[in-house]
Amino acid sequence: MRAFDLSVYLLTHPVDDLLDRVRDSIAGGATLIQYRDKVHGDREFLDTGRRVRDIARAASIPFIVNDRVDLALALDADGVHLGQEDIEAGRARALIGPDRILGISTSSVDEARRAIAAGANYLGVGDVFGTATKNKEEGPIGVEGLREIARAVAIHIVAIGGVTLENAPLAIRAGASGVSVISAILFAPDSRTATEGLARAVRTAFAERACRQ
Ligand code: TZP
Ligand code: MG
Repeated sequence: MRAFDLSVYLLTHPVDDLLDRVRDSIAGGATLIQYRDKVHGDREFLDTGRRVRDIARAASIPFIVNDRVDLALALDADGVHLGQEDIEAGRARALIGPDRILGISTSSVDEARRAIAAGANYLGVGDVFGTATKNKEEGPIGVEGLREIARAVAIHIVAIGGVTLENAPLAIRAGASGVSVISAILFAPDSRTATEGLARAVRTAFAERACRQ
């Protein structure tokens, strides 16, 4: 499987200038792109997904598809990201084969362990800080919830939900290998500057964490 870096993981959202913002974010240091669209139908998903994939590919950044194994395969994505309500992780692994990246959203140690047993390559853990972008019945798990999962598992985890420039270091200190972001990049005045700031904050927090170990 190709190596991947979770440091600054951009998730897409259907905004008008999405392609420019994806390009800007990559220029600012995004390390991974997840194509996520809960609004449009499959045809539009494939159409815009192909464009996002080509931008990611030109920059040698892995391209991950959210929610749908079939569309991930149709787009020849580098991986798929699934939640607890999507196709079960073990089935997804059987469909995508051993070489594509499988990410699973988890918000508890139990879910995390099950995802790993089923073949996940990384975990998205959250909602950590409280998101305004996704409708969620449960409240945020907080930095302590993130820390508990990070301590319990040996694979890389990425923090998601309400991540900002200010709180990103808290996620890294709690054991995350990166931050997954929609609003703080896509709704920022300038996606490049926003990504640069997050990348710097994450790098600094990694360095501090390494010093403490
Ligand atoms: N899963 C948990 S929170 C979330 C997802 C997809 C949304 C993250 O978006 P934002 O705007 O960075 O809080
Ligand atoms: Mg999903």
